[in-house]
Amino acid sequence: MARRSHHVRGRLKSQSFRYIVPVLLIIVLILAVIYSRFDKDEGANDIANSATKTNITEIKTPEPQRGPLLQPLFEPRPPPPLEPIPELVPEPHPELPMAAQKQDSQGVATVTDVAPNPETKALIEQAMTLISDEPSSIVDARTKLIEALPMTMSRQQRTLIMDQISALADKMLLSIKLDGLFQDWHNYKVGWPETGKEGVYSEHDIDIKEFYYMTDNNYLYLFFKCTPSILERYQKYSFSGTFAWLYIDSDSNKDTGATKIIRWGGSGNSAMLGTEYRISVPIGVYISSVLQSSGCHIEYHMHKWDSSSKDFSIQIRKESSYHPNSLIAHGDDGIEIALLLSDIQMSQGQKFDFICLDAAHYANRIQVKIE
Ligand SMILES: [Ca+2]
Ligand SMILES: [Ca+2]
Repeated sequence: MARRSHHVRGRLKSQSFRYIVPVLLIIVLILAVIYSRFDKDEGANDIANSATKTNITEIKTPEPQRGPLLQPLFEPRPPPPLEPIPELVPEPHPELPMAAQKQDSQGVATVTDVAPNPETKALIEQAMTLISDEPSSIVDARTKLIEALPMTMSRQQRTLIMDQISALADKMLLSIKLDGLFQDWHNYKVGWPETGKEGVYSEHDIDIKEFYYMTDNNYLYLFFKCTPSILERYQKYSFSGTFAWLYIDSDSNKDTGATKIIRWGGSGNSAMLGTEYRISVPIGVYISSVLQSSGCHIEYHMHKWDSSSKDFSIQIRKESSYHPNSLIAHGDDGIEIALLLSDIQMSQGQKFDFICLDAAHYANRIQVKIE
């Protein structure tokens, strides 16, 4: 029995071994599979890690090469405009014939006399009523007479207008002659020694140099020396362009005045924020078939900020060196401008901020005191 039992135990033992071996084999296989997966995952992680490392290396590798080679020759116009900023375009000027014009059979303009024009007569009368002791009303009267010049009128009327414009010049009470020459400037202040940057952004721009200003009881005078002169530029590039944009912050307070950047007609630059007046200064060219001449001129267009339209939509004054006795002139030394203090509602003792942006949109700002 004991022998039989021993025999049975031995058979059971051998049976257990018969089961244990495959089970162990299965366990070994499972472990092998798990380890092989683990190895694969580790490999993947290694690849990921190495990729991350590669990426970091790649980011680090191209160190910005700070050196003269990557420096731009010209800094970009600040700020980068979201949309193109239109160039300043001066208004086309009607010709200033000495008498009415018409074309002959060959298309050549000829000068003839015509009957007096009642509309011209009315304009001359309006101009005369504007004249008082105030320089601003003299300037307004002169503007009315200039408006009449392109109209058809008799030779006598035209002569009367031209004589009146000349006579009014003496009553405008200008302390200096506006001709673009610096020789008659005295007791002036230096605004800044260089307007914007030295050099130009586009080859047909003008590099504005020193800025000077002075005041009297009626005007703020501005002088911008520049190179080349307006005439020299015209001799090389006979097309219109932008000289500068000027702004006045009447109360030196950026929280009042312009609340947004105006691109159309403006510089599109944040320097205009908080200003109350914009004076755009375009360069123009003209061709006159009647006077058989051509040339260049400079203008200023002054507008006031309008809080309801949120734009510089209130027109104050337009001046062109094309017209006789203008409040803007160009010459060998630069650009000369006279602003009526009454136009910017300023008087003796008051201060304001004056801002200038050149054609490349670089800004200068200074506080000016009327004294
Ligand atoms: Ca400059
Ligand atoms: Ca302001």
